[in-house]
Amino acid sequence: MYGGGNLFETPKLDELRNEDPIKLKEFEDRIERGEKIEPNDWMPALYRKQLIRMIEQHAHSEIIGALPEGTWITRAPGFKRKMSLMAKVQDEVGHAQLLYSAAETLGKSREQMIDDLISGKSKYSNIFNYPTFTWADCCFISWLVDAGAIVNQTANARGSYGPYCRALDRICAEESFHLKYGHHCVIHLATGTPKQRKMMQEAIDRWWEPLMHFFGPPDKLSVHTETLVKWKVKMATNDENRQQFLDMYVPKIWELGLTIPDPNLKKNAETGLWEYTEPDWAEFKRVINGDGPCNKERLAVRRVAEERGEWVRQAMLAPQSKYVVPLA
Ligand code: FAQ
Repeated sequence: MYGGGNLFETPKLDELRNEDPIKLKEFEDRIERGEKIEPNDWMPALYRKQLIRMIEQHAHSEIIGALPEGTWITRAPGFKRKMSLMAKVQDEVGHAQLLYSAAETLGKSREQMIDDLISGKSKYSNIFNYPTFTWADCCFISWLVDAGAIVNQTANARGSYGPYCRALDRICAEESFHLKYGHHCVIHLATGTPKQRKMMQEAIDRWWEPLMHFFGPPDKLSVHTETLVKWKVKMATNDENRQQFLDMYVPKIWELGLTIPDPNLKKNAETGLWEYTEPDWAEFKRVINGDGPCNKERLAVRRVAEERGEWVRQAMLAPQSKYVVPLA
């Protein structure tokens, strides 16, 4: 549990001190008017830095997020599910490509981003550091983690940075297919045999807390929300997204006769807000800093993929290299 104070670093808002006040005002006025900022437009260094951080982490989350579901492709029950899951995993990797390209427009190279992921310097979503023991864990991700991602991303797609918003528009369209597929998988288990129902319930019990963490720390502990909301990079705060998710999906989970492992979860009729047990934020902090159940495994897989793909990159960059067989 958090015990007051900020678990995270303090924001670096004083970095704005060095910016030209006239340009800064014009920039903020443009954002206020709802204009999109494009790569060659003037922007404060802090806006650039924050966008790179957030888009890069988002890209890493997609590429790492493909792993816990990816391991189920060969074990998915039946040909239809295998085909759908394969397409979904492929989409997630495609999302990473779109997002790395959007981040590159801000001046950080893809190679540097991948190096920072593999070395553990960059963060990625907490939730992909948990194991998918059963098929139901995989179904939980496809339905409810995708649902959480959509809540966040449909909001941010209306934000201020053009390349990120355009990438998010396309990503959300694909995510909505994933959501339907995931919901279908969960309905199948929830309305199946007692063993299938039990398996689904156990998955919810395992994943609920990481899913509450997924939306980020409570607003009072969030480091970046104030700046990012001001510049319309985040169009909703962490708590607002968490509330919206609870509003949309708790009734759907209950509708299936499944339960949520939080005895305090209820909607307050007066405030219209969901009340819940505060998840363990110390656990969250451990996981996002590299000490979750699967962090080492996830990064090791990416490292091997990087090493195995080295010859392809060499060949692409140096057409005369030994890897290229000359055309006759
Ligand atoms: N995991 O000040 P805040 C997906 C860090 S895509 C890890 O509140 P912010 C698709 C945060 O970075 C999922 N770290 O931060 C899919 C910061 O550390 P830093 C990813 C987290 O940026 C589905 C510190 O805590 N979505 O799932 C997390 O204002 C199924 C303080 O936090 C995005 O990336 C976390 N959950 O708000 C794929 C969307 N939360 O950098 C496969 C874009 C916070 O100072 C299968 N990102 N931290 O060292 C965002 O909207 C925001 O960055 C938040 C965090 C909301 C994630």
